[in-house]
Amino acid sequence: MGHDLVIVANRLPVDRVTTPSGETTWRRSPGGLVAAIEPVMRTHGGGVWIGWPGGTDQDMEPFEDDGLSLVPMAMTEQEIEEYYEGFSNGTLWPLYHDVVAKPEFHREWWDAYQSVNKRFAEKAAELAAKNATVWVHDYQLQLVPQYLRDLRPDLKIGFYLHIPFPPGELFQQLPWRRQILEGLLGADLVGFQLPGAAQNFVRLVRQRVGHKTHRDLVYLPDGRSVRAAAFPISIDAAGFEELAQSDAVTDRAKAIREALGNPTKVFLGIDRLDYTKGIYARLRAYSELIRDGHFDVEDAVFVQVAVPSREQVEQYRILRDEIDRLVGRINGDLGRIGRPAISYLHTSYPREEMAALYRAADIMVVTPYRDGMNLVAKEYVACRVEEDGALVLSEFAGAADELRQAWLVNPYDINGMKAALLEAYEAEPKEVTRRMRAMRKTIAQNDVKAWASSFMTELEDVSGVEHQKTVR
Ligand code: GDG
Repeated sequence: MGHDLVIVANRLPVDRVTTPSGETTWRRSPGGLVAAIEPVMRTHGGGVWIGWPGGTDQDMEPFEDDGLSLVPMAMTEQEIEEYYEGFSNGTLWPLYHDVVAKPEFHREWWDAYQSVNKRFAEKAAELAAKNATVWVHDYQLQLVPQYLRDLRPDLKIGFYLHIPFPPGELFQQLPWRRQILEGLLGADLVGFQLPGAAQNFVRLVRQRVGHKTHRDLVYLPDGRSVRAAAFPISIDAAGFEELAQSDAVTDRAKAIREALGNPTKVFLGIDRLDYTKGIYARLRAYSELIRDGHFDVEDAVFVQVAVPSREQVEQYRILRDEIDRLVGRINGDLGRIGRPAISYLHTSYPREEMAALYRAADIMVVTPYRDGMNLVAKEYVACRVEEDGALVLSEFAGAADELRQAWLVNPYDINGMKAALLEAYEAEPKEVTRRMRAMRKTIAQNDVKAWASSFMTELEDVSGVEHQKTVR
């Protein structure tokens, strides 16, 4: 007796925390994946989630957390270094994000990536019921679909990539490019954020692996076919809206503005502290507007929340130092007593505080160099229950495909960003509302439930066709 739905992801949706008294408890972890999948699990009661709980404990038993069945996968220190920090975050992450940082290629990292992927696949094979559905997530686990297909040909296997899939010119650099493509082809359905990513994948499969393709379908020699398509991820829009409207969050938003000295405009950035997010360039652009005299620290403040992330990876430590220095310099040069230009917070917050920040901010600034989607942009829109608030958004975030009414910017163009920030600052309230209203409609219609059910429906369909073929 196995499970009808198995979610396989690098991380479990919880973090282990040790209380001051030495007790171990679990706390829901922040991050895009968790925010998106949790509601899906709940609607498919009885499912199970396989993932790494963080840390190096070797013998953790499966457990329940707030109604979710969780199966922890152990990881050795060396695997964390080579599979997670190494191949996932030092090779694939920069390669898939336009080579914003230089990817490193190490053969030991690749060996670790293969063996961890194999172990996750074996665990999924063990837990899945006959003909069950397995949904594998993200760049850390791209070999799982193929390993799993070899072990359990009866399963329906879906794969979803949360980050961009790069154009061939970049993907080609990867010494193990063919193995990654073949790994993904173990799935019945491979989902991406944007149509362009799905097209990149199909083209690469044709060129590099030599399979026949037609539009979004890949035909394998064994008669199986694989579909590659876009499923732009979203958020629990109604949930955010409700939270944002609550008395506690409304009061807290007011208190935040007061604590900032009730400026005319509050700018806000919330990102994992990651070099793909364009935090440095955005803060520079903002500071130049003050330096140039477009507005004053009495009128405006930029609140930048940088959520600690991947702190063991060298490039992330360097980035943190760079931003610390930049913020120090900007505040030293431009701030006044009780009036910093940038209010910088290196921390993570509970959801309520996030919602209060979104409600407190007049202008949300999201300027990644490349981002699969960017849920922060969507959350801001969902929380603007009074239909005001301006969004300045990078063209290179997946979210820009849907949020066309944002002030769209090229994050490499500092002057262009300055112009957009200033336009958003000076925009007429009527114009701001016109744009926000349109974006709110988009988000309300395409929420995370719609995302998950369209992926699931498609997965049933693709593998259904397959099944009929074999029956005939
Ligand atoms: C990857 C892709 C894609 C952040 N800080 C806190 C917190 N968060 C939550 C946000 C949001 C999520 O984490 C971040 O999601 P993003 O989409 O902005 O960025 P990534 O983490 O890079 O996510 C991305 C996503 O996967 C989903 O597919 O959109 O492109 O890179 O939900 O609210 N939540 C709480 N406290 C924090 O301090 N509670």
